[in-house]
Amino acid sequence: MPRRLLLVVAILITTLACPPACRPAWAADRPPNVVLFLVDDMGWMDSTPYGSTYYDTPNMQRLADRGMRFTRAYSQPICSPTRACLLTGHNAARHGIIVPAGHKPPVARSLPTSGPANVPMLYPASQTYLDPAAYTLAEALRDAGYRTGHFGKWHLGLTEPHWPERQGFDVAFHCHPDPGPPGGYFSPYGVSPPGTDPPKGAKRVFGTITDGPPGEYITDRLSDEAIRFVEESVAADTRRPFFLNLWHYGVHGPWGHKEPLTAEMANRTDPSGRQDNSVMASMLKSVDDSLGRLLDTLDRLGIADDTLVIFTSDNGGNTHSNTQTDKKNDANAKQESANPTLASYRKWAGYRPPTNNAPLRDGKGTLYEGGVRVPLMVRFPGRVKPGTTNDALVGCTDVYPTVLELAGLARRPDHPIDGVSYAAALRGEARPTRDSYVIWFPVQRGGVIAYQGDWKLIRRYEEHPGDYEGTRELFNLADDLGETTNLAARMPEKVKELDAVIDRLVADTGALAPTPNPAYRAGPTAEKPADAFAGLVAQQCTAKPIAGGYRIEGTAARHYLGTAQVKLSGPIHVDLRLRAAAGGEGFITWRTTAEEALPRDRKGVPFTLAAGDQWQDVSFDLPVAGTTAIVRLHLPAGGQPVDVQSIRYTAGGRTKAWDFSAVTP
Ligand SMILES: [Ca+2]
Repeated sequence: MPRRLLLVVAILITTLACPPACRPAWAADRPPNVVLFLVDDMGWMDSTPYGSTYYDTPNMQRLADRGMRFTRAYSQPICSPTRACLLTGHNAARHGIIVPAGHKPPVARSLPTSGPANVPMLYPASQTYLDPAAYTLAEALRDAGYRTGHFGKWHLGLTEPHWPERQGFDVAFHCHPDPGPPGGYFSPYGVSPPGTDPPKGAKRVFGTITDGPPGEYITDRLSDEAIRFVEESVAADTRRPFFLNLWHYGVHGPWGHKEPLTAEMANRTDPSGRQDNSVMASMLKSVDDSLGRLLDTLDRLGIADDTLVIFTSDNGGNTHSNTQTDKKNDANAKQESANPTLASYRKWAGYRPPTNNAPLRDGKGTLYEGGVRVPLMVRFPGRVKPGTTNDALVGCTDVYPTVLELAGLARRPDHPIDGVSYAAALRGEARPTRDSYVIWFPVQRGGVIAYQGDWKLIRRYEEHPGDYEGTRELFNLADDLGETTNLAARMPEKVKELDAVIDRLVADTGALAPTPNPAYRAGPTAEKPADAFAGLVAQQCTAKPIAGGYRIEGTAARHYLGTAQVKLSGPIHVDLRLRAAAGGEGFITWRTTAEEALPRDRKGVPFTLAAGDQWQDVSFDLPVAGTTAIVRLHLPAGGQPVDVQSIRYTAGGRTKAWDFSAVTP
């Protein structure tokens, strides 16, 4: 063996085998190593320290037992925006990445100045990459002398100028595009090195992830690479701290899992009856194993006391994919035979959603707590009291300033930080970390959240009856963690107060905020005689006044006239007066006050309209059980206009009706 290699091996052996007592003393003022362990799509209730009685997560429990567990930590409702917040300390209102688009071609943020005439609001377009000019946490730590490494999902830019190597990471193991793992969870991953041409017919996935032995699981491989990085960092220079950014693909789709482990998990039952997906249990167990191996490595190298470990997730648990009501289901059904991962999911989990966030409402992608409240645990021996819990209001923007403070590093004056350090909370000081927090997600059917103390406001930019109520939802999370009761109408002053929190953030950050479309021509509202259309919402269609009615023309396949004003109980009798030159079949569907959303498996009650130019009366009954909150009249589709003269809903002697017979063009 050449002498130089011999020397390296000798150093490696000495360092790796070194018990804590014999390792070289750290300089007293040496900053700590930093580990940021990020799980993808892991929900607030998806581990034992947070109360799961189903998932098997002994190492997450071990971390909680030795560190601080935050109960009110927030992410963005989806992926790329949270990752950008973590690495910049910027609110999404400032960094401009508002949707999970980090795998798409580079597009800067923008706000359209005009839109189609039937669109009332203009929404900002998300940036699809992390701005190279941002001074990332990795750059800040690298400039302070750290060795930096990124492993796993990045989702902050498709092309090389936006890869982790350009954002401050000395070592990076990753691939693009990367909404999920490269190719799948198992090797061969099929990633081509940058600058090469992928083999003919192969997917165009570029990056630095290399294939392992066939069947290797990516979660295990990321652990191997991360551990190697830690070992090499310590072996190379014990005085130089490292920053390990381990961002797992687990437990995101396509839900590749180790079947033998899943078979073990399939024997478990949840005494609470809430969680029951053995595929998710298997994937979480693999992530937990990864955490355990990493913690073991820190112990083995004698550096656990010098290492800050932060564990969190990028958004809430997924409660919609793979179910009977998943919008992608038809496509999935076609793929099932050709898609072994999906077939395996069906075999073990059927049509169950990946997880259940109860008692939180809803999940990933939504502004309810299930979408944004995430696990956050911090271990820092000697400085964070083991086994503690903290209910301070904290968010993903706060990791950056917290790490800087704990590492004793100054902020760079030209990099404004929206996050607030929670180092004081970690030290056990009682003062609140911050009094408000904003989650910026201004997209169609999304909106913005303002938290203040126990209060939560969701601001929307337009109404979508059936999806949510009005444009403001106000909840008191101390009394109503499940967000069942909207207090907005009862507490207008509180709404105003929280609205002001959002307005301040927009002013501070120069955010691109939704704005009314100057080209919008309101169909029914602008052209109708006074209030004739009141209470009806023309969705995906225009309504034009004609002699004795409105002409409804669809702008999308699933157009309807929705209303939240039919509040009738029990079976409802429907009388419609309509005409359509082409005829066709329509239907009416509904949601009751007991239902959170329109049940996707409710087909609705169909009706048929004969082709012709005469008004026709159509009557039928809706078998409603309960009280209707939302009713939607879907007119015969197919690109042909339908004229509406009257709509009448009757139940128990009460009626809600619209009569347009007096309307003139
Ligand atoms: Ca995610």
